[in-house]
Amino acid sequence: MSEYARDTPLPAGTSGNREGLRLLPHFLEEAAQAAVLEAVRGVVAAAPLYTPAMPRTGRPLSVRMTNCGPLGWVTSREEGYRYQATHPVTGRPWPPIPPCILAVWHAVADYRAPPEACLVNWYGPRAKLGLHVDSDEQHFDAPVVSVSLGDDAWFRIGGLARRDPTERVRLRSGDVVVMGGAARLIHHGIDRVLPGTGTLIGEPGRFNLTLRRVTSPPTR
Ligand code: MD3
Ligand code: FE
Repeated sequence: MSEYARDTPLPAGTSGNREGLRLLPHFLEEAAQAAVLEAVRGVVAAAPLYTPAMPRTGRPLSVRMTNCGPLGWVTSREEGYRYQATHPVTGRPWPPIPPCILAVWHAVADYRAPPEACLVNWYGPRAKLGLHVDSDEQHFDAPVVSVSLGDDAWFRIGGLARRDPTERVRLRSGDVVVMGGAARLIHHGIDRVLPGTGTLIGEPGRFNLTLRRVTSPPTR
């Protein structure tokens, strides 16, 4: 992890309270990014990326996904968005969260328990993720911690209400975003990837990891 990671607040917006939203540009230096990428490749080998379907319509998302950790975030046409312990295609339990990924959580989350889910998103050159709120967890007192790897992407952030004004921030490989406090339930999405801007992966595209706490940690 970079000793020089800067903790920069996101640009001040008019779109409601962003307190608790932190961008840590280049939190992972190149060697650490390479280590995390290797770990992600191990996860993908054990739990292949799959194409999630939108609830009801069955329309495929452009982002491919897998998970590691005791729980994984999944979506299906029939059962909608949820967390479950097994891969929806292979039926196997998710692999554990690799130590170098857990280390990011412990460095930035300021939370009393480890994450239960690490969603791995793969964005090919044309993939995007519409504006949404992460609200499938059982409680929201833990932050969501995100790690970007590979090509740059335009990250869109709004407010608590869907129609609040939005702004965009460029996310680069090695950047970490922490969404806690009042920012935990704001709208956000990925407008697009900027293919060819990253050197880490060796093909156009972007991985994003989001570490989440799903259940309330035991009090003792
Ligand atoms: C702000 N992923 O998986 S990560 C997602 O780059 C997701 O793949 C995007 O949104 C990606 O749900 C953005 C940054 C992020 C993640 C969760 C947030 C920002 C957030 C939760 C609340 C506010
Ligand atoms: Fe999200």
